[in-house]
Amino acid sequence: MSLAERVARAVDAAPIVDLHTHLFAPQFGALNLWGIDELLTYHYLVAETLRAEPKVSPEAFFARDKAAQADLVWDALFVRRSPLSEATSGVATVLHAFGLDPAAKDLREARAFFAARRVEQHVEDVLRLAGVTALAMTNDPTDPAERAVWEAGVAPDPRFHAALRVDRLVSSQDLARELDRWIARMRPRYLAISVEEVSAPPRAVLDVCRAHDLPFAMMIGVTRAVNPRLGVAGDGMRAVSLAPLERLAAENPDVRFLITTLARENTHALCVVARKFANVLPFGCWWFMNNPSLIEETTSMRLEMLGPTFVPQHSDARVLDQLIYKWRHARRSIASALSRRYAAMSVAPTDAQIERDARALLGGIAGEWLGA
Ligand code: FIX
Ligand code: ZN
Repeated sequence: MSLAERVARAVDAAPIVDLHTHLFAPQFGALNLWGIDELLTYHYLVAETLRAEPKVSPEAFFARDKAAQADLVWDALFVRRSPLSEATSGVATVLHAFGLDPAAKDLREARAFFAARRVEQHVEDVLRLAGVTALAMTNDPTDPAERAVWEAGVAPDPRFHAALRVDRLVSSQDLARELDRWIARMRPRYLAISVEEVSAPPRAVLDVCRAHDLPFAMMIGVTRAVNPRLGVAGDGMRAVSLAPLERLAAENPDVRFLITTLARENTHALCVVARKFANVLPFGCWWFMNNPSLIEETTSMRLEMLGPTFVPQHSDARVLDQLIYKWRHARRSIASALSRRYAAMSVAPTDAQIERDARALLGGIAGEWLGA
């Protein structure tokens, strides 16, 4: 077996701990999105469809019901064009994994398949097919629908860990009280915020991270609503200075920071910051970085500068079935980057060493930070 094949085998077998998703445990009911119409109305595909079909205005698209939107996406991106983008090829990967035809002319077969599925079994099948053993949700108590489920006393599947998202919470009147309340209710494994520029979070956020020994995740470089007509698909990206992150890590050596950056131009700078500060953990290739070419480039750069001491990927999945493609595709890119580094070693690694490293990168390190 070649080195590349040995590495691919170890990476494919390594259990995944997914540090960032927008998924919800099945106990959250309708918030748990799955099935072909949810897959096809994923905001990545909405943006790609509106680009491919400029005669369809965003307003006209969103006026359609979800099934009609999905039909349009399927026809525009899968029937009349080849599914060459990462998001379209991902849907094809999911369909193929369930034995469905990715080249179908319409959605009748796929809709019949998903309609016949029982959600509890579907969750088990997706986690098994993706090789995911634990994941973090994104939990925003200011969202009325989600808040209602927490206040009704939901007990999530233990594989679905809470992550307290504070983007909107930080503007609360009594932030410290709100943080204590939702940490007590959700038992989150970390707190998270997305920002364009890096700035220190409110003191109350770092205080609770210390008090509860919770990591603080900063997702850096997003510019919200650059095209508001696209709704959740309308966000953009900025390359920003990471100098404030250095100050934050230096001034808070007892706080662990999970960091991911949206701009390709920030990838190298984050590697340098992580070399300087052991309390900074780069995690994943976020959003516009979540493409095979950039995952391979980023993972190579991180291995060269950090060794196997980071988390190469998170899925950012919004629809349960996406775990299958986001992780199958990421495993290929990570294995490719890892193989190249092993080939550069003066002494070839043993299978046990390859397995050890793959398990650490795909789930071990993330599991330590998630407490999973
Ligand atoms: O801030 C975030 O968690 C982003 O990942 C989302 O806002 C974004 O819409 C997304 O899901 C990208 O994949
Ligand atoms: Zn996200």
